[in-house]
Amino acid sequence: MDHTSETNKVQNQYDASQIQVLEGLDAVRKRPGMYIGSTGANGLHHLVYEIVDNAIDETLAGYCTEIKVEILPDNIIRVTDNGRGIPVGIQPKLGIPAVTVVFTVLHAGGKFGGGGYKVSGGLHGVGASVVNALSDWLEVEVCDGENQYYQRFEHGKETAPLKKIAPTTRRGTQVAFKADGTIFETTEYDYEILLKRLREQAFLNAGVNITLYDRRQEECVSENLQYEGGICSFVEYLHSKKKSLEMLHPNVIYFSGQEEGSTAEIALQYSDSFNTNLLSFANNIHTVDGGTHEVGFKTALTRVFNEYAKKNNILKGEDKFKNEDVLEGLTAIISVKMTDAQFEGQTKGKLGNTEIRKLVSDVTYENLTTYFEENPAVAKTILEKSMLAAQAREAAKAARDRARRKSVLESAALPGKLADCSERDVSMTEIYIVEGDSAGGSAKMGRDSRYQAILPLWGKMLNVERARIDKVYGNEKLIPVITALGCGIGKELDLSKLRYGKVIVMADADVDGSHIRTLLLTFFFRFMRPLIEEGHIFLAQPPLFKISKGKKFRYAYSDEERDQEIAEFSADGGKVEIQRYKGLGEMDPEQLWETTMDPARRTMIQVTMEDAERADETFNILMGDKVAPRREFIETNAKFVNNLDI
Ligand code: TSJ
Repeated sequence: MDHTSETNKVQNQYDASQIQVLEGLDAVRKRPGMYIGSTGANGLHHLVYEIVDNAIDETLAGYCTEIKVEILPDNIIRVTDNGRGIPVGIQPKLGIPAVTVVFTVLHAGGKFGGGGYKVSGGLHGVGASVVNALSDWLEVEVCDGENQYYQRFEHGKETAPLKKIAPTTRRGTQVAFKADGTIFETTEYDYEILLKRLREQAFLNAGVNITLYDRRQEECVSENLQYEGGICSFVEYLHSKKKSLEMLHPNVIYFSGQEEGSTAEIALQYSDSFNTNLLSFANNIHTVDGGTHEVGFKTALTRVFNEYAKKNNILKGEDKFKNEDVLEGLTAIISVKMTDAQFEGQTKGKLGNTEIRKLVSDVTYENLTTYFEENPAVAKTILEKSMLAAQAREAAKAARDRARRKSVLESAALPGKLADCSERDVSMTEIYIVEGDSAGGSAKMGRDSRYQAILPLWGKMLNVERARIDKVYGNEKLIPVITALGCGIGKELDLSKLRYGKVIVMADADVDGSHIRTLLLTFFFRFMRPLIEEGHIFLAQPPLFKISKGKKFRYAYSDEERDQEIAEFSADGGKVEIQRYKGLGEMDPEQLWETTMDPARRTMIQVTMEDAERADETFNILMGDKVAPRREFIETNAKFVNNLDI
């Protein structure tokens, strides 16, 4: 009797709490973007991060040594750890097992049981219940060293209560889920995207051991990620990806500090590059738009350099380093951990907590000052580089002033070779930057002159790497590009003045063509980066072959396509002819239009920042003055560069 009524009581409480719970999860399904940012690929991958983050917390708490992340066939994700197992005891408030609460109650405190850093600001740390709500189904298995438990959910709702399966001596948590295809625009995971983020987490949490498996195809692809060196390993990794760079000092410089429950870690190293690679994180979340921690670091860095230079009579007179001077060639990771991180901005990519600026600034200032005093040879090398950067900055400014006076770039005069389009609405216009005069001629005749402008380029491009921004202003090859685009370059770049919505590089599929592409992408990457970031840059894809039989013909854009077309044409007898296009110039205007320029039929590649970075890297190797990496590059890419005159 007693026993029955007790059960009923629990049952009633359970029902009441379930109603509340389900309303919460319905809100998630109604407005997924509020919880995971988007329902595109980013949101989809966010589901995985959300689950993995929980397992990482268990590692940081010291109870878990391994995390396994698997992409299974049908794009099911399975995450397994060997931690304590999510608690299964009845949670007194709701009268249901804690593990069920974790998956069904919105904002169940995220990390109950204390520990970990609470994260606020909307997108981050939304918890396992959000993943559950946005999944077709989700299954959790918990082993607590005594028993194995199992529960399944569909669209966030449990299909049965938590069930004890069998006794076990194992420990750990396993979560498998399938994202809801009616909510997400795509449910296909990108191995590289997951790998990049998991690698980042392995760097940020030194010692954590994560293995990623892709089991979607016959052959399993996997990678084990574990870095005892933490963010120092991160800096080394970033440098190792860029073969052509040389370090200005052998060891990564590392320091850390804490204050009132917040910690800051910084790792940095200078190379001979002209670029800066500064990545910042707050509570293991990449702050793409920086924020207070980055500001604190940059301010202190500049101050340390200026004070050291003054003390050692390196700078003369009034001249002082500006932030950009001391950033040149720097690769650095800033990682802060704190309670109540505030993420700001449209995409929540900017840290807002003001107290962190002082912490990072103090830690950087004190430690780097000491480091320079104890390592004067390293300090000298780094400061010499900053000196050169400062001189180049001055020279660039002088050149800019001169250019402005001459008004070369701001004059209304458009380049003589430009065949402009008639439409002025930028959202509808495009410019083809075409290699060579003959291809330019075909493009001018084949285009739709209402929306398409053509700018032919010819002759050799300048070496953008060594000729720095001051030289660019004087380069006859790039000036037409700059004036045609109309938005200026470098610090003066103003995207609102851009004259074409799409900037399309059209070059041959041969060595010279790839050279021109690399040079232009490198130029855009260095001096017009927002154009790439905002998705304005494209690569045209001209066909490589024309396969014809009698009057019928098809174009092929790769060797595979060529073979396929040949096979199809051959099927019904007769002679198949294959024409290989050696260059754009071989195509008549009509052909160029229908294969490469007609918006209804063409394929184009939108250039990503990764593409541009790769071009920049290739450029350094080809144009830099280091022989070894160039020889290596040429050897491994011999097929493409055999007639390149380097
Ligand atoms: F996201 C998730 F909830 F689905 C999830 C959680 C997914 C995965 C793969 C692992 C985990 C998870 C949670 N692994 N380990 C834990 N640990 C706890 O939840 C836990 C265990 C014991 C205690 C305790 O105080 O005894 C506290 C916690 C937070």
